[in-house]
Amino acid sequence: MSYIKEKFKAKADELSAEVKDLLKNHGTKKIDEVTVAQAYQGMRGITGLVTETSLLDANEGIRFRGYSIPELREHLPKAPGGQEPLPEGLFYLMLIGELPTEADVQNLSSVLSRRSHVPNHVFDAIEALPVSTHPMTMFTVAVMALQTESVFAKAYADGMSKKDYWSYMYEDSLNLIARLPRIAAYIYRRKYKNGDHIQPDGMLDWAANFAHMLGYRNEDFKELMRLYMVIHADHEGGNVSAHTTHLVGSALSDAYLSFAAGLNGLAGPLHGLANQEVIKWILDMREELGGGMPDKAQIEAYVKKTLAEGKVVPGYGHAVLRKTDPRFTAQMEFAKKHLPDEELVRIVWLVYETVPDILKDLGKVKNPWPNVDAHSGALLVHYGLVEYEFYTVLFGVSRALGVLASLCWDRALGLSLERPKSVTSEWMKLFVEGK
Ligand code: AMX
Repeated sequence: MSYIKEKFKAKADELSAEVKDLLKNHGTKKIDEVTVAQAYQGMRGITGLVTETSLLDANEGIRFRGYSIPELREHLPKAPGGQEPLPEGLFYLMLIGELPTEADVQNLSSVLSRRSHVPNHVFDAIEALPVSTHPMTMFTVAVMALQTESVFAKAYADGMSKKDYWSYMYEDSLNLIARLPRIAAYIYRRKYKNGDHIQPDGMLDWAANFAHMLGYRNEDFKELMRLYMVIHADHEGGNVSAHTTHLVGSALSDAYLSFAAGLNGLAGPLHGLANQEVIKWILDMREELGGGMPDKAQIEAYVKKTLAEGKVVPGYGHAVLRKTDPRFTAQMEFAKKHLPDEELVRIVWLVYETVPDILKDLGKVKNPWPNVDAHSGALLVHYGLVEYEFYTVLFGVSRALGVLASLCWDRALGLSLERPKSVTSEWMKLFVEGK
């Protein structure tokens, strides 16, 4: 067994014993109550899930095992000559619960590189779809095609013991994370670069190799990919992609089935697809205003028009956050350092100065501040990745790190099949009448 796997097992055994005690001694303690509104309105604010990898504070934003995004940028190992954290390090942190050393990250990088081979039938499955298919659909189909490789599913069919679930889930998770950049890059090159594919470079780290296979050689773009893969990885357990992966995994579906389900949630416009919606919205605005840099009054009028048409302003608002998303701020800092004069970036910043006041004036929007998706498109366009339909695939590759680390923990802790109770509106009416 690899030392990282051994370390995970030791951590998991320790926490399993503590959870057993918690359940034995405090299992009946209430941690929350549920209102009628919460049952109808997306279960917002109900504490009802356990996720080890990260925790979201409404004002401070996400913390991964206690570390905020600025702290991760400072403490996680970097590539030689680089300044952004390596996503392999974040995966280690989410899985093990401790900051990795440089050696840990290098080890994980080479493990992923060795496991990255994608069987041909996965490419055939992608090729069977029309080129016009949305890249997220191609991505999910490819992950489903890769399910043939699940060691968890095979071991389950062969009759594995409950105590081994974590081990096979761990193997599947690493294998899947290792293969995703190749699959995503294949989809990109097939759809937008006439199928002119680029072979992986085993000398590069996971995110830099992804950038390379997408066709971007620029060192700053590799740095952007490392940052992007870190900040999109996890956002505690209740968001649609994380919750779906966890829910499907609770049926003992393997990592491929569970992650593909999560990806389908990420593909929704209120979740991960918002990153393509934002840049589309900005480009449409610029075109409608005749091109060039709009001023604040023009942006204000365009935002009001969007709202009057009954649409949301993409990239703004959040179900849990109540302040500017630190993932937005991290991208803003990257842009200030590397591309401060990029017009699209300056539009993003001017939109940031304009939108919150308008949303606040509506009186119903709980969070008028930008989320992670408000900034990413402008950075990607600058480096030439203009095909915005592809952006959610990038998000998905990153999200795998968090949801698959969580899935390993789910099986290691022996979490149960998820099955909350639902009621009908008839039941609700009788309930409020006290019947
Ligand atoms: N523009 C216009 N109206 C908005 C808004 C926005 N950006 N954000 C919230 N509202 C509206 C809601 O549509 C709702 O209106 P309704 O009462 O008429 O239905 C009202 O304000 C209250 O909503 P809320 O409680 O503040 O938000 P929520 O928790 O229901 O939804 C979210 C959160 C993210 C879906 C919502 O803010 C939104 O639609 N934002 C735009 C899409 C987006 O950026 N999504 C990405 C989120 C991050 C991610 O997952 N990647």
